[in-house]
Amino acid sequence: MVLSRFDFPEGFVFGAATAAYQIEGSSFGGCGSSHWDTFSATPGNVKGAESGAIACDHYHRWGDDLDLLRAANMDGYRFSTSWARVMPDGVTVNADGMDFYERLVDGMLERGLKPFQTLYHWELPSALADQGGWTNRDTCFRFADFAEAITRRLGDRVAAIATINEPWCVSWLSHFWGVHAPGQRDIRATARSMHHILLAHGAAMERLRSMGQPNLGIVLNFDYAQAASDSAEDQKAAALWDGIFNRWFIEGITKGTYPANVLEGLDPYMPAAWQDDMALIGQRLDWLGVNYYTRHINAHDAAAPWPHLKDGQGDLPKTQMGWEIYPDGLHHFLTRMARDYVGDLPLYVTENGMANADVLQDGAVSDDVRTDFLFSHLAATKRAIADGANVKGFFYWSLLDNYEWAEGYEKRFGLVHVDYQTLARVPKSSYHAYARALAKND
Ligand code: IFM
Repeated sequence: MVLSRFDFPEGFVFGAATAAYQIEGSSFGGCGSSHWDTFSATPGNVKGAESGAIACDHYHRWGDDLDLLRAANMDGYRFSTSWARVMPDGVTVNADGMDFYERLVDGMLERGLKPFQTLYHWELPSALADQGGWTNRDTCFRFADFAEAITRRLGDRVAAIATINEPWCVSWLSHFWGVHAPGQRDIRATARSMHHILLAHGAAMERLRSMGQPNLGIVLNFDYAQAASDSAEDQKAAALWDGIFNRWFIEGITKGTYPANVLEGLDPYMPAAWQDDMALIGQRLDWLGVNYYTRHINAHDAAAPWPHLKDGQGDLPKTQMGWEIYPDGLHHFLTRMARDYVGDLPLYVTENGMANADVLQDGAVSDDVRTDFLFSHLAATKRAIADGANVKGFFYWSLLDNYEWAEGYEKRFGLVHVDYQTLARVPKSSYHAYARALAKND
């Protein structure tokens, strides 16, 4: 299905997203060490032990990268400001880091791009990781200090600020599965980080709002929870996965509670008096970001400890990540957020995209599969709007091929191909298709 910007409401923001560690190059500009630098330096954590030290060298090539967004007729750019770049030890400001982000934001405005800033897309400064990172309650308030410092510098020019990107990844993926930094596999660390990451969100929201900063939100990721069978056990497994991934964070923020089926397992490990934090966590949102990629097939595993889950096999076509392509899931979450949690609050699809084993041939990349992916998810977004969800924008993940965390550089999500030897950028056919769809009549 080919859609254009005219199929969406007036003012709808089309763009692409990136994140600091994945593109900038953490070895440049006085950036401090983050837990991703040390995690990736530890054998076995990241494919090929690759790190974000150079990444796409966006630190030096940012002007060309912004030109790519503009040339594709995009309206906005979702980027993140690295805590470790702005405050290398977690507390002291690095003037070069601040200057870099000021140049970047001014560069967006010069090109007519709306800056959508994310404050935490995972560069926890190592000095704070040494003190327990997200298992330590103090980290939440250091984060609010960082939020204040960077907002004093950029807050008059950004269109929107998200506190945290994907709390589920910060907590469950990183402290229960150990797949992301800091690579812990510990249920007590998981429970604490699941709560503290929301407390950090609430503390930053309160601080920024007290400064008069408008348009504050959070970006949550969602995973369609499908049961492997009709059996009562598998249905319960899917409901539990839905609680862990999809309900914990949004219900903490909008209802002041955590799902009972998840607390059944986590309650013994939660920080003392966690209930007293729920008012701060429940700060009013100005908007909500929805990241959506795939669905997850869940089965009951009686032999495993809580949450007694194992993965089932899905039969839909899969991306290079092995993730099933399921656009209906995006419609599901957009309409569900509106219906069950946020009503008419503006929603943005802050990430949606696919990895593909793209090949550069004769100076071009043909990735029609990505174009189909993009348009089928735009169509799901359009249906969600027709069904009442107040969706205001869509950001493709990602503008560039980049550092895919524990997967290193092998998985390519970009609309633009990056050659990691020369760092040359080549727009793929999906980039050109998106640019055509976003063309304006003027
Ligand atoms: O690359 C990541 C991004 O950093 C966060 N959301 C999911 C993307 C693809 O895995």
